[in-house]
Amino acid sequence: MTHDHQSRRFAFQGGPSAFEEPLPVGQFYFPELGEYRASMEGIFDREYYTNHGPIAQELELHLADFLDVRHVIVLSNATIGLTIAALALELEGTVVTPAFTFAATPQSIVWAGLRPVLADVDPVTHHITPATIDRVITAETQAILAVNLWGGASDIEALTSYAAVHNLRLYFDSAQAFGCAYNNTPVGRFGELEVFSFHATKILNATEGGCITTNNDQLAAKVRAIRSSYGIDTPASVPLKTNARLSEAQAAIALMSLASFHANRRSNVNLHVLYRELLREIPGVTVLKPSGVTDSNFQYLILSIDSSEFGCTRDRLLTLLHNENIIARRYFYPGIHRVMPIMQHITPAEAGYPVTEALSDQLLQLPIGARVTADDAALIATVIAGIGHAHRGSEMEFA
Ligand code: T4K
Repeated sequence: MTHDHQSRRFAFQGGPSAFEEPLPVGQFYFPELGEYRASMEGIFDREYYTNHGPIAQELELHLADFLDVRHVIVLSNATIGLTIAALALELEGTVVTPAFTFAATPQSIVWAGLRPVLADVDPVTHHITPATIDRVITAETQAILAVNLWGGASDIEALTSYAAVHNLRLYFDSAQAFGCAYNNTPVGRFGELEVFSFHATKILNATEGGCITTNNDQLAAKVRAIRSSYGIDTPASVPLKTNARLSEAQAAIALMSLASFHANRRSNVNLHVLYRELLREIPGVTVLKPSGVTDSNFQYLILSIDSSEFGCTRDRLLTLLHNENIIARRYFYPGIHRVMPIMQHITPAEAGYPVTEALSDQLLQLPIGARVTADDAALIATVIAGIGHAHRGSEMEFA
């Protein structure tokens, strides 16, 4: 099959696009319509559609079992989950978080009435470390919001000891780390709490959704009280309440998605192995392995492009891939310190964010997941190899 692809002419060679339809980077593992219809019939029969309904409760129990954690509180999305987390922790002052993350991470801190302080990340793991945090903490810093990125994890032990020594609270944005394990322990029970996303692009998908996990009873009660008053088992006083409920229809999708987690993860593993093999010999292309974990969801296929070796910049490659209907994305571009409107809420570190800047220019996310077949991966690899070859063969292109 790869041989067939190699004899084709693609858009970058003046031929047709590699794919007839756009292939998005999103990883859409979705339940069968028939299964979903059956769940919806139950919801319609009960005439109970939201607010800690029976399916949401069942989901919380299943997730607590899956993640081996005392409390799971399901929510409408991870962005509001992160905001609720900061409110439930009753933080004050500043919160250190990575410069290299999705905008929702620092935005949640601002929504909670706090000020984010950005730390640069480690060039290999892409996570914040005690060394990068050390450069930006001040007497006002009260907490660390670490991010577990690309189906990997931060050095949780190092961060936990650092937080203890400096008397800082620690919680995690694990939006991308559902189903991962750190030291053979499921991500979800570290720090004071963790927040997951069930967005359509995540391995556990509720279309929109998320959850907070914690082993702390009092904190769980606070989170439940802030989300909505239903389901509180312990009375809790909280600074403010909101509506962050997950509807029954969303919870039903999440439950079905959870049931197929292992199959979906296996499919990701196969694609990861295949992509790594197919892209191995292309100069200037490195496929990242999830770092810091003993087990990953393998939901993120991230390439690092060394433009001088590859022959053109990451951005030029991205444009050419889009012309082929391969809708790769550059996450996270540019760094948070350059993204409006969040950058207005941040005082940039004097030393800047050199690693974040470099990663923002080098990384590319490729399609992976249910919509991607082995043949698609082979076609994508052939196109990338061809683009690199064409640029190296002609004048070097760095525009
Ligand atoms: N912290 C971290 C570290 C995160 O990565 C995220 C979210 C959060 C916090 C916050 O979680 P949530 O509040 O979202 O629960 C996406 C997602 O919206 C976001 O969930 C994700 N991380 C972020 C990294 O990427 P977009 O704008 O790039 O994705 P979107 O919706 O454009 O989807 C990608 C492509 O997939 C689309 O261009 C088309 C296709 N697509 C998308 C959807 C939603 C479909 O074909 N079908 C679909 O249903 O932000």
